[in-house]
Amino acid sequence: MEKILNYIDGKFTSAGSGQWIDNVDPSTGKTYSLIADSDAADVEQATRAAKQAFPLWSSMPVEKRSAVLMKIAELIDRDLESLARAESVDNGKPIKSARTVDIPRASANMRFYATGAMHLATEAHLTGSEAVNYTARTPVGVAGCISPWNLPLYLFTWKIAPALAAGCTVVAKPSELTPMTAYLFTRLCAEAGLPPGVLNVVHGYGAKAGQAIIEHPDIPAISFTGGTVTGKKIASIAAPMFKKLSLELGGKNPNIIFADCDFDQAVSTTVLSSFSNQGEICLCGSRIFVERSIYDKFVDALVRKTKELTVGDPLDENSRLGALVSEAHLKKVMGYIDLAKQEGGTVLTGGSRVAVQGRCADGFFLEPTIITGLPSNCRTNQEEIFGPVVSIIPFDTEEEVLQYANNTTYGLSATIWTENLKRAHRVAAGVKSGIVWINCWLFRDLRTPFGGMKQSGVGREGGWDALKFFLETKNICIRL
Ligand code: TXE
Repeated sequence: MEKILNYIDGKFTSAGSGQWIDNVDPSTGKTYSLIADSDAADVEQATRAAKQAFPLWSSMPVEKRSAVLMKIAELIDRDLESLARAESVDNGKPIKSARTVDIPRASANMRFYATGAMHLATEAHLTGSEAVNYTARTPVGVAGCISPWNLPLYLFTWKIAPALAAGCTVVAKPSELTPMTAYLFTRLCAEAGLPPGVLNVVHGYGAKAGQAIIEHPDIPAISFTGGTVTGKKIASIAAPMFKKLSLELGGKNPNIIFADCDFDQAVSTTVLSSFSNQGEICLCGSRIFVERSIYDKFVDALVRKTKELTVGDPLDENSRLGALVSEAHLKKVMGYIDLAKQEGGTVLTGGSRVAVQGRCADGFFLEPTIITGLPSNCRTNQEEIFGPVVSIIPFDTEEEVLQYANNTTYGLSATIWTENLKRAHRVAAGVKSGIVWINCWLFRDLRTPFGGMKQSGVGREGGWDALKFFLETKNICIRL
């Protein structure tokens, strides 16, 4: 059985403990590879290697650093098909999504920051004719990067790329549920000639290997994407150590649909924002607010289009939804469907496991599910489900829908559907979330700030924000 090895100081090794974790293919329910079960001792080795490599990597001319990262991007493109297949098997997502979204975005992340680092400039401030101040930015040291399972290589590289481009060395841990493409990525890093110790990847459980990264005194910056509960725990450890902290956490995102929207576009994009990646994207809209005059028509159209979605073998090109990432996650999501019923909701479509024939008979498949009849303040409409489950709620006025939209502890993203430009601006200004899409969803420009308000996170990724996160800022004042 294939072994997913740590990558420390340029070498592929098993965990010091010699223990392994089963890696399950969610489309079959069967173990198909083994993951190094690392602990604090492995993290210690990785950190030591990263510290040793730091002087070389941080002082390397930026053109040279950039060239290595560009080479890694080229190798990702070369291996697009095998990486897409690996991602699909590991996560359960349709191979088509992995091929067109996840893996291309991973190489785009590497290219974006490889080139971005070459354009980084700093500011100078003339204080009248008496002084000049200039801002120096230097890499912060060893960065800790911890990524989740929903968009495995996409989010892993979203952190690694700016860290490396900024001149930091890295100790990283991908999710223990989906470590395969991060492992394959380390093989590409070795092939591309990334110097040993610059990127170190330690596999294993969050509470063991992950937490050892957070606790390590020689790792001064932590970039984390994952659940809000984990984010709180990480902050409670890192904050008293005064670490730099970037947290991208959960969401309970509103889709606000006004009667004057482009109806067909709103319906078809809402299908995507509800069920892409089995609803396992922090940016998926799970609370759909529809103006009452089009409510019935919208619900009918959404249900009709949702029923057309094929749930099936992720390796089948025709599958639109694959398997949920794990049995535990499937149970959690189904628990929320039960809760919705207890809370008085009506399941209009979906709600049950899908029995896929053949090799996927034991996989973790769930029907895309639409629920109505629930108030905005019930648990189903307040807690992150992170699966193919959405709830639709009617509204009458702008004020009312803004109150609903903002009435959760989360504030990651929102979509607004209207052809009225003034209203679009007004509502966008009123929504308390870090990202607002008007008449679109997940339309990404990597230069834009990405992140959430409230319990959706701390800090912003993307563009200069991510590069600057991995840099320490110093002001130098010269009296003239
Ligand atoms: O994520 P975790 P889980 C949400 C979603 C999901 C819930 C829990 O609602 O149902 O979070 O998912 C590592 N110290 N999102 O439990 O645990 C872990 O190994 C350091 C939203 O799978 O947050 C993994 O690498 N690290 C989300 C990473 O944290 C720790 C994406 C994320 O895992 C750790 C995923 C610890 N104590 C889930 N405990 C999004 N925002 O996109 C765990 N980890």
